[in-house]
Amino acid sequence: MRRAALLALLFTNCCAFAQSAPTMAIANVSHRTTISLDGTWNSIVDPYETGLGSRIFINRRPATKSELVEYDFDRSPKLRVPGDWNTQRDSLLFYEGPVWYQRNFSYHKREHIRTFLYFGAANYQARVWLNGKKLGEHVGGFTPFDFEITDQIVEGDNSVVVEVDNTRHIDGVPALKTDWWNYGGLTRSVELIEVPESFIQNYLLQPAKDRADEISGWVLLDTSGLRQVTVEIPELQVKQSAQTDASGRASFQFSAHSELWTPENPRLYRVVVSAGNDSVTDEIGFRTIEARGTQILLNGKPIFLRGISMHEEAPFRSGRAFSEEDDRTLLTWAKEVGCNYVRFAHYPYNETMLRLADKMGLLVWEEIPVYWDIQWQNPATLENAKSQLREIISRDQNRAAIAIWSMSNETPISSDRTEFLKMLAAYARQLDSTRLIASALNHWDRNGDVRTLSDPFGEALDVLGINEYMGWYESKVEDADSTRWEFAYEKPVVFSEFGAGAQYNLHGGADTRFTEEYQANLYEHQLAMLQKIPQLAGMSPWVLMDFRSPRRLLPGIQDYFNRKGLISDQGQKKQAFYVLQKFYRERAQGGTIPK
Ligand code: GCB
Repeated sequence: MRRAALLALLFTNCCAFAQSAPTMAIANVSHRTTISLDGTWNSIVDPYETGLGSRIFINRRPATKSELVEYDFDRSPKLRVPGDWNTQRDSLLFYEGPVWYQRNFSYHKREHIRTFLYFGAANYQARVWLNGKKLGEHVGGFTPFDFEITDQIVEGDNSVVVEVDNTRHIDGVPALKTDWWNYGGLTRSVELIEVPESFIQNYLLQPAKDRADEISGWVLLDTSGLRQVTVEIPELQVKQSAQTDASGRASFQFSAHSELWTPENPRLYRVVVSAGNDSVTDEIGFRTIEARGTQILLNGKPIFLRGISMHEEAPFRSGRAFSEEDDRTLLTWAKEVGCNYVRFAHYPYNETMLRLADKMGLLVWEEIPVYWDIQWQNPATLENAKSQLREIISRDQNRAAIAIWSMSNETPISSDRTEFLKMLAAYARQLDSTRLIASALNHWDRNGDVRTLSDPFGEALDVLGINEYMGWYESKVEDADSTRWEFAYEKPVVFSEFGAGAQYNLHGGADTRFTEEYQANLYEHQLAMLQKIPQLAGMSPWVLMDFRSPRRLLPGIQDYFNRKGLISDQGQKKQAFYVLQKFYRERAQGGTIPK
């Protein structure tokens, strides 16, 4: 099986985590033959990681009365998968450390079928065993991974054990500090995937940046030798074939006159990729996205990104969001505010969310968790960030919704940091040349009322994201009125964050912290300031919904929630929601920004 070798050819900088690291996960799992392993798993909380030494992954039962075995999966409490452990058991709300998951499943083996064990995500690190044999490890809490188990899976009963560890690491991505909950566990679905002996590993079929009527890309098979690959888009009368090269990759370039995807008309086409016995269907939209001068162009026309920043947090029950219902609620609220765009901060969300954005007509900024300060000089940290970037581009590269790959959020300027981030940006472009590259920056010079952004990383970006908290962490709300923004680069600017905390239904004067009035007033002043910036191409205020954060200690108000949501965690809309909604309605009527 030549999987690793093929992928190494495609992704030159691959293999970040030793030999046992999985290779790139199979793409488009929802359209494959799968057997779900979601449901109830046995779990053992193991703060001292005793289980590793006692080989808990063997799942041994005492053979005699006198044999000492100091664990028992069957008699241990259960956890639901998918789901974080923190919100399933009160005692685990703040837990950080290893938890062992185990479940049995029965399987019927068939000739000429290869089987993979797929994880949508496990935060932060996972080690996986099948029937007592180690399959491998994965690092990174928000991206998918899989292991081929064709040779390890047996007819009848099988047992899978996963050690998930959400311990924070100084050399990790993210590192020690974040402003979101460190939800641990098998937070997304676990599945068995069945594919033919030679199968379609992945594909990229998108228009080039400025050629809406031409689709180009590739299909990668997990096999050697020359094979024919066919791409069909029945509604466009497209049927194209190409031969794979020695690495299993076939290149495509053909004209297709599609109705272009837009937020108003999120048109998706059924695309069928086939090769030999394998065939995969997808729904793909076609559109172009580019930055020209200080504008962002969608299908060649300037677009103003009416956005909102989000967390992947479940409405009403808190916890990590994972279901279509969670995702639909969040994106429906974004639509209700008047958004045509969402910023998925600060890590890759589940695939359902991306597919929903495609269907609902929301452009997306997708980000990897390079957040605040990480070890810029550490080559392993760079490999980790690259690996998470590669995994998410590989999963989501066919989503029309994705306009922007974001490299980082609020990173302190230093030459090591800029070099690190420039390498990341170059890598993203190498993997996908059809999207814009951005980052949320937060450093500028101040000279009286003038703020000038000249962050050296700006040079390497297509879009400059700016996070600023005037009126909350610095200055006064009214200072926005006289503030002028300048930029060292002639590029589109998106204000990726601004905002203020407010507890739903807490009322008072506009100068009283944490009242709805304070938040609404800050939005009024911010929006008036932003309107005056000629380079402004969009915004995504912070944040759609209140979310859990270990940094938010104020009792009675925060209670471990960041309260900058326009909507409370219980779905109640605050005054600022309506301020932004009104602004976006007016903006939508005016269409694009006059330049
Ligand atoms: C930021 C961060 C975001 C925080 C937010 C806040 O600048 O990017 O992750 O949650 O500020 O509320 O302080």
